[in-house]
Amino acid sequence: MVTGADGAPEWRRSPGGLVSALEPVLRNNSGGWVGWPGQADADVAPFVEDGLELHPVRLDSLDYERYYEGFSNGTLWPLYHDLAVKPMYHREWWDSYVDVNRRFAEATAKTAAPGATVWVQDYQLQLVPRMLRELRPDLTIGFFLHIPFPPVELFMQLPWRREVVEGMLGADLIGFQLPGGADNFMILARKLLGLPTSRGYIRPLARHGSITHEGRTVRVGAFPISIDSTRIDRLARSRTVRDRAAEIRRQLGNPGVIMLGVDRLDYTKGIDMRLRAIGELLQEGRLDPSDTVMVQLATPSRERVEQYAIMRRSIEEQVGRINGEYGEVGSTMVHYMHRPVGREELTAFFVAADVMLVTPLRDGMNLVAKEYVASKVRLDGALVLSEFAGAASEFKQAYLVNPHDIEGVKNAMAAAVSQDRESGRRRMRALRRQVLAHDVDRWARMFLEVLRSTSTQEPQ
Ligand code: GDG
Repeated sequence: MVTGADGAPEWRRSPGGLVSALEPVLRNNSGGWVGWPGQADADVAPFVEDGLELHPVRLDSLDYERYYEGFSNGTLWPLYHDLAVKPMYHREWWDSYVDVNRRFAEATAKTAAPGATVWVQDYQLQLVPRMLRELRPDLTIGFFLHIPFPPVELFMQLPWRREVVEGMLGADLIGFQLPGGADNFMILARKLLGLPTSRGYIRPLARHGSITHEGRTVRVGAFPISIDSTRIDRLARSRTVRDRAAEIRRQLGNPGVIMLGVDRLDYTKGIDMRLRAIGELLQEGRLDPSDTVMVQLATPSRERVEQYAIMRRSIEEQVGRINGEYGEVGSTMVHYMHRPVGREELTAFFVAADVMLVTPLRDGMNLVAKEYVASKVRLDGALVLSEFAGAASEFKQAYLVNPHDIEGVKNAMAAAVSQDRESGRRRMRALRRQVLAHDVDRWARMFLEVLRSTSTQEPQ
């Protein structure tokens, strides 16, 4: 919810991947959405927006600070992203997490029809499956984690590790992006709770595991999320977007090479490392500053969390340094924007970009990589992609890099810039085949099919 020009509240769709992924699924299943309207202290009654039932859960400023910024993004986010920064463990944050999860469970229990299917999304709501099952044993409950699930040795740091695992086990099906996360969870259920689990490794969409818990069978699987590929492909072919892409290139001074980064401004996304690599390539004369530009779109995110503010300062300092050394009057080397842009505009940037840089230190999937590929309808362009993004498991034909190995990243960038046209087209064709065949609709269908099958099965 945002405040409109006339001061009245207006509804805007959140730009993140989760919303775009789930909205069509809910519409096709006559579902409702229980969620936070995005503004602290706002009292909003349930309402219908464009045919979709929305059930707001209220968060006050203290909840926002402790539950959202605190436990979700100061504790769980760094812990699940391989300790990219140090997670903080505060008891009052945890208490707030329990409290808000309970409110979500209660709101859902009140809303769901008898025997309904409920799909709980992401790390902010890991306790909801169990709480909801206690309130409404008639429901079929699925849970999907959009971010990585860490190895046992890291997860064991969490003072409330047992509660979190038991919370998730309230679901009938627990989905992860990659088999690795699912396997980590199975090991944890065995080691931490001593639960019987199936053996063998999980495979994406195909081979699932199972855990026996309190007389029930909980299924565990890998369901790599995707995008509405057809919609983006169509948008990229549209006259407006193509014209805008051409205009962007002109506005940038018709450079030979446009490099692009699109990320929420987050320390896991490797923006600083990517800028350092560009700085070094320029210094070594391996990139020509008169013929190359970099565009970095950084969407503001979690701005009051200290680590995010530190990262922002460091990125802005690097942009300033590179531009100070290599920019000329009227031609900037790094174009940096710290504000969200519309979907059409974003797609025009994808269409215009010759080299896309997606270099996270760790990322559940990374939808930006998939959106870039879906936008490359003319098979031009090159994707430099971190091995530590979930998308790397599907995108073998990208220029894969280890983001901790700066020389490797520099070499991959240089190779992507100078790739020959035919091999570039071959790579892009293969990437596009993957993303067009595996879209978000398929992801949701696969998850919901497995979830439905769990509600009819007998305990093992
Ligand atoms: C989490 C996981 C996982 C970004 N800036 C603008 C904008 N965006 C859109 C992108 C993309 C989405 O936001 C970001 O999704 P990502 O997957 O790249 O990253 P997270 O936000 O960290 O998402 C991630 C995802 O959940 C889904 O499971 O892939 O690993 O961390 O769709 O295009 N959209 C618009 N303007 C912007 O300025 N309109």
